[in-house]
Amino acid sequence: MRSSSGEQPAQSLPAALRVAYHPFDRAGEAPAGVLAAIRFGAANSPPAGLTIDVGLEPLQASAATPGAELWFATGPVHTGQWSDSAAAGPGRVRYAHDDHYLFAVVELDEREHGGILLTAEYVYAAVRHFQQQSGFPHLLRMWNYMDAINEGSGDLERYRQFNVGRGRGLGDVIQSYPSATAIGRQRPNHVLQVFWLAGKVAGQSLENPRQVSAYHYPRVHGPVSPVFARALIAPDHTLLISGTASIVGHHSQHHDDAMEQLEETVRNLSSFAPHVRRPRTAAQGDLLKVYVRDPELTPRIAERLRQLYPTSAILFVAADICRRELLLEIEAISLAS
Ligand code: 3EB
Repeated sequence: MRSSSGEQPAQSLPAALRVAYHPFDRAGEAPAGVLAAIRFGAANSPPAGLTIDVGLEPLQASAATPGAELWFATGPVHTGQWSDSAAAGPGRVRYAHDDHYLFAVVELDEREHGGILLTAEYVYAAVRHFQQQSGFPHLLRMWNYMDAINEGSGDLERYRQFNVGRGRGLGDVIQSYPSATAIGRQRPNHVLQVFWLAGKVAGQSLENPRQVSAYHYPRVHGPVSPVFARALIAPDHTLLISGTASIVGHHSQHHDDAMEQLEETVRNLSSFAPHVRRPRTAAQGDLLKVYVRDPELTPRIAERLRQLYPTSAILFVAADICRRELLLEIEAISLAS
């Protein structure tokens, strides 16, 4: 793997991304200069820039639990909505951007679009068309949240059907893949929710030497491979690590053992250590989002992660993982400055 250091002079870097978890006990505050607020649970932060409500419940809820993930703007924010003219209305994209970065979301009701496969195809066609005219052509980070991700068997499993639709909708226009997460919500609302960060400048996709690239998964994992990179270095050198689970090669490891899956996942995350730019202050530690299938496992997982990552902000949410034997998944952001 290449080191990310020393490739570009500092003045050519876009303004730095800043991301922080916003605790429930400050839910009444409206922080200034927010590009996008990804809100978890019920009582959460006021709307700002682009507001995205995800139907995932925070675990270990207390006053200090994050109710939102805030992506701060690097300058004045412009918000808007966009529809694919060929299909005005349902293809609606909501977005917010500053001079460097764009955040956008599409939310479609599966019942109105013929199920998960066709809805995914429709959403991703909208993503492609929107991106082509957005002025922010480079996809950096994507999240995909859906109902009942493990329902159905074999190639009819909903996650696999989602992959077929995503692949068809996106087509082959993408030069390099964004980092991504695909997760099942445990409280169904019929919505396929896809939101993303894009930039004017491309990032650098990374793969994990411990894992087969997802886009090269063999046929056994479904008819169409998931299209995402294991991680991406954003133009400002922020490291965006995709949802990472207990997979080595392309095989799930440690079926039914959450603590062993946690150790394997941590080893997978550690592959990216050479790309981490140490934050200037300890207060700007990394952000970890931990998706836990069985909420009762959270205290043990939390104890171990706080031991391993004492300076990181960690958010735990209840969620289903894209393979039924997987019990947890972790995504991470390592800020550049
Ligand atoms: C994996 O490594 C676990 O389909 O966009 C992680 C991150 C996973 C993103 C996606 C899926 C996706 O295959 C699942």
